[in-house]
Amino acid sequence: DLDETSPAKPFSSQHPLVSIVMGSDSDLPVMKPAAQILTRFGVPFELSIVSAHRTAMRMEEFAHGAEQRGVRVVIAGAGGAAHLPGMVASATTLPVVGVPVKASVLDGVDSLYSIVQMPRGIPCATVGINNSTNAALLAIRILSTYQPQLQKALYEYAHGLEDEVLAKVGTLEQ
Ligand code: RP5
Repeated sequence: DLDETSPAKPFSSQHPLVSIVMGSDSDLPVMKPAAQILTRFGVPFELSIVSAHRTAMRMEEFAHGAEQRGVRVVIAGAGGAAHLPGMVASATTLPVVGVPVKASVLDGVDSLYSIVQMPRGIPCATVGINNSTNAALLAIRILSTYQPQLQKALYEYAHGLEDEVLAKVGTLEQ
């Protein structure tokens, strides 16, 4: 039911602050960590498939309606000719974070270049290939500019990473 002839499903009914969209269900394993990070930080999000090429009208509807529905940041993942993040960025003023998905014989470099090389005037933040974790953390950083509790949680997360590394250092030095 993802084609142009079927009615688009409502994107969400729960007032999400972050919207995670991806070009295909085959992107889901790569995009799942973003959902896990947002869950961990208690940020309401929605997750859906929106293809720039196969469901162009659904993409337009999604991008035009996102801000009005209360979404504050869009995370968009796509592979190959990865036009979804850039096309969404062109149809909204919300910040869009693109995740290049390694989906083809070109190892994800094709997706990376597709997303990062936006024309002047239409910015799209780009994280590393398959790194949806960082996309979610960047989205949370954006939300934390007006949600102080998220800033605190980000500090705690960073301290957790520091502790993990220091524990490993300790192991090596024993
Ligand atoms: C892109 O094409 C999707 O984002 C996906 O990464 C890639 C392959 O899609 P499928 O053929 O697996 O549906 O649009």
